[in-house]
Amino acid sequence: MKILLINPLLKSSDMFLKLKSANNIIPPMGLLYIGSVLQKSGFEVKLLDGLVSCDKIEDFIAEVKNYKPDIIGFSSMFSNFKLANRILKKIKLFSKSLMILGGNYVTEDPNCLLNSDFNIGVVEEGEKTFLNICLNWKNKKSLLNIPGSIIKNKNKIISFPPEELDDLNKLPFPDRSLLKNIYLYKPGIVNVKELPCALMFTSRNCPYECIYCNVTAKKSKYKEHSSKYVLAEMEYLINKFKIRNFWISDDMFTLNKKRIMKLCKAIYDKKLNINWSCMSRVDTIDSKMLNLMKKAGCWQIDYGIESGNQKILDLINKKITLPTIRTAISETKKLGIKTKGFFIIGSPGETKSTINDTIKLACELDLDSACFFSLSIIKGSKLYGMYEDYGFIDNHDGLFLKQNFNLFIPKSLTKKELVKLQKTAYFRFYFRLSYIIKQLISISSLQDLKNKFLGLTSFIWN
Ligand code: B12
Ligand code: SF4
Repeated sequence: MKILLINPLLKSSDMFLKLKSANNIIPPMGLLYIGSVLQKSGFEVKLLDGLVSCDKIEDFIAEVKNYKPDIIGFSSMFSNFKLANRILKKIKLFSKSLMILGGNYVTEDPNCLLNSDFNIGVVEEGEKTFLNICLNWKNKKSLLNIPGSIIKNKNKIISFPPEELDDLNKLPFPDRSLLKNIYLYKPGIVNVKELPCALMFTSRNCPYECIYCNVTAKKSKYKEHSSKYVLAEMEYLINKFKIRNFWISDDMFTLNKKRIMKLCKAIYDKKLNINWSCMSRVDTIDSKMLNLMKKAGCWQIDYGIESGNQKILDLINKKITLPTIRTAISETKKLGIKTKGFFIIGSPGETKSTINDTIKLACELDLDSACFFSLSIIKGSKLYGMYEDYGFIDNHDGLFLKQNFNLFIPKSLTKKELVKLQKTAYFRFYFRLSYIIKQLISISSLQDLKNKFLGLTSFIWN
């Protein structure tokens, strides 16, 4: 039985061009995990990642005609749901394959299945549910009652509650050989020290409850791969693909100090000689852990700081304080680990003055890089149910950093003012004389210069 996994994105889309300019081509990891699990159970699997393979819808169609899959699984994260439907409609004209939709979009809005021709949807983690659907389809059994699946019945959605994966360590490694060519993937110039670089996940979900985050929409809990599993996956990537650079993309990598210290110690003891970066919260690190992380090859940490105003931090339920932010950044810098800050310009309750506090803090912390995002309201997040108390949504694009859905505008600001403040944030951070001098002094190679230039232009042109 043949299964085709599709990542419905186009090389020619605005998003791809934007990503390409930031050199941010990322593999569809969810589909790779699913592909591994299916292969382990004896299914033949092919992956079609439109992001690197398809210029137009016809390219997807040609692949389906050529491969003749029995089952097709589409991954939809958000804005590509429309494209997935357009591809699906054309495939349905000639194919009888079973069509399955999975990913973040259907997880947060199962009703989206009603406006599509997909036969069945999968919410939350897809590995077990997809496998069970394939086994039932193969054995001509009913597709009703499979945990984690949703189906349409007379314009209504019937859901079969998901069963959580109990142990992530039982999963096979995501099979990167399903990719057309692993070396085509270049996770963001500002996240990578050297290429080739592989994206890795060592845990799933996050126990915090920041009101704007989609994590709160998921039912599945924070869970992790053991340090032993992570180490083995790194060794596999080194041995099979000669990759020694990793971008650890977990929502909450540093939550379990014991696990991180164990992993770092093992990387150091085994002399893996690798470089990696990760994301973290300022309140989950300490100097002992940072020290070990540095020794194990951690060269950059991206911190979710969000605001330079305590009232705003409290309102978005970030549960961090300004002194904690200052201590964490200073400890990280002291050890020679680069720091990147994520900030939100335009949270609920924001005024020009609170945004100014954010810009001031970013400059004062003297981070190595900073991203000033505007805020999208995600269905299922806590904010979705209460944003009207604080402002409104503008669905029309046009912001400095192209925002393709549910842009939030706080009550005290207009869209024009918000755009201006976001531009100001970038300008004031990146065009400080001290910052420019520091960057020029730190250029270590021609590649480094190129990276810095690309990183800057990706901010400016997007
Ligand atoms: C990498 C990434 C990207 C990459 C994607 C590259 C690619 N090749 O597709 C890029 C940079 C392109 C991207 C873009 C965007 N992203 Co993004 N991205 C991520 C990130 C960091 C990791 C995704 C990942 O690999 N996760 C790990 C895997 C294992 O989990 P997973 O993808 O959820 O897959 C599991 C299930 O969802 C399910 N599943 C997935 N696909 C399928 C398919 C089938 C058939 C089945 C059965 C199951 C299934 O099974 C998988 C295994 O359990 C997540 C954060 C996160 N932690 O997930 C944000 C995230 C998914 N992105 C998000 C957003 C908002 C966006 C953008 C809209 C940003 C923007 N403003 O432009 C765009 C939209 C892209 C789109 N396609 O519509 C949000 C999603 C919001 C939402 N819907 O809830 C997230 C959750 C980040 C966040 N917290 O805000 N993103
Ligand atoms: S923003 Fe980060 S810390 Fe907050 S809930 Fe989401 S993943 Fe967790």
